[in-house]
Parts: sequence; C-alpha cells; structure tokens
Amino acid sequence: MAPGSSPSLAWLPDAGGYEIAFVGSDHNLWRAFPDTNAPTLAVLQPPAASVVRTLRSIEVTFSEAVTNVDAADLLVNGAAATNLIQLSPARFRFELPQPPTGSVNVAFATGHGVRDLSPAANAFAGASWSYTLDPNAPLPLVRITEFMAANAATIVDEDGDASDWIELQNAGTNSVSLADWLLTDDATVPGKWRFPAVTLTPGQFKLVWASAKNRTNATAPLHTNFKLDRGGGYLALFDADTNLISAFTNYPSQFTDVSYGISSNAVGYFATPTP
Ligand SMILES: [Ca+2]
Ligand SMILES: [Ca+2]
Repeated sequence: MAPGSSPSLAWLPDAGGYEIAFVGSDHNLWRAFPDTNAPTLAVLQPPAASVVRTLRSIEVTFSEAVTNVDAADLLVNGAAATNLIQLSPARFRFELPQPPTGSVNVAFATGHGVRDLSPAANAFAGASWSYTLDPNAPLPLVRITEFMAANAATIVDEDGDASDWIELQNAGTNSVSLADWLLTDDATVPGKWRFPAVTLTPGQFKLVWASAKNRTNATAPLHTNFKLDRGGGYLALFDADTNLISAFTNYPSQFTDVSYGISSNAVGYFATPTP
C-alpha cells in the first residue's frame, strides 16, 4: 500500500472466499483473511421440534452458499429424501413421502459432503432434529384481525400509496410459519395469493398490503395480488394444505379510512384503525 493511503474495509464474500479483506486506495488487495467458517443451518421450515399436520417437504437454509447438496443427503426416519429443489445458493427444499404419524427424526446423512464455496471448502458439520407429525393437531390460531378496504389517508405503503391492507395475528402460543399459506378475496379461488416463508411468533401481528402489487419477498413488505372490494365481500386465510384458518365470508360495505375487524371477539368497524 502506498505511504499515506488509507485502507478501506471490504466484504468480499464471493471474491475468492475471503471473510474480510482490506483494499488499499489503489484498489489492490492489501490483506485478506480466508474464509474459515463452516456453513451452518440458518433456518429450518418447518422449525425444529414443531408439531406439524403434514410433512411432505423440509426447507433448509444454510448460513452461506453451499455445494454438494443432494436429495439423499437428508434422512427422514432413516430414509433418504426423494427429490431436491434448489431455491437459492443457500436454500434447498427436500421433498419426501409423508412419514407415519408420530415422532419424525431428521438428520443429514454421513458423507453428505456439503461444504461452502471457499478455497478451504469448509465442511458443514451436519445436523439432526425432530418433528411430531399429527394430522389431527389443532389448526394454528392465526386470525385476520383487521382490514382496510377503502384506505385514503391512514397509512401508506413503501411506495407512498394508500393501499388497502390486511392485518393478521398469531393468537396461539406457538410460532407459526406462514410459508405457502394463502390469502384470497374469492371464495371459489382459495389459492389466489401465496405467502413466502415468514414466521409469526406468539402474539405477533403481520400487515399485508392488499394492493394488487404482488410482492412476496419475505424480508420486505408483503403485497397481495388483489385489492379489497369496498362494496363488501369475502376475505379468507388458508394454510398450506388449504384448511380454512380465518375468514370474513360476507363483510359489509366499507367506509373510507374506517377499518373492519375483530375486537374482543366482536366484529365491526374501527373508526380508529390500529394496523
Ligand atoms: Ca464459510
Ligand atoms: Ca451431497
């Protein structure tokens, strides 16, 4: 590095597998620290130890991009998964025949070979976890608590638009993943709009814009592909297996900037919306 020039700190995750690198003002690499971190499990869907009503796929997100992932790397009650779909460089969906009701043990197979993309080829250490599969388990206690079908001057979305909105709450005592859950304004089309993998902790609220903008990035504001009919209508939430979870089957005509929803188990208008 030239005397008097100061180094800048650069994060170069894809440039030769460095964890961190100092780059001089002359743009030459000054000093780099190689990637010595092994990939780990970042997110499991369904979450480990959860009670599920069905189990036909398991989504695994690693802490970084990985290679050498195969369907047979994941064992479910000792049997290899039957199909693998790569959703991103770090995210994979293993598909499997549904195991029998009861405790389900999941583990990475010995010799899975999963490693990161760095020159050091840091190896994933493997992992195991379990589920309880119970087709008769209670449906999750997620409710559509409030919605606004005629937003004009209450809240605005990330584009500054006064879009309609729908508020959900997890009223249960367990976290609930909304991955592949469905919202619709049409009783004949339950699968109108599909949630990405977002999870609601107990008591947590989630606002979904009913803007027709159709945005499903789990880390950004969510937008359905439909708007709500202010003249009255239908609004329903289904789980990933199309069980009806919560619905307003025939809501009445709506007023501008007045929301509608559930309060203390009564249903009605909210002059002061509380999204
Ligand atoms: Ca690494
Ligand atoms: Ca493998």
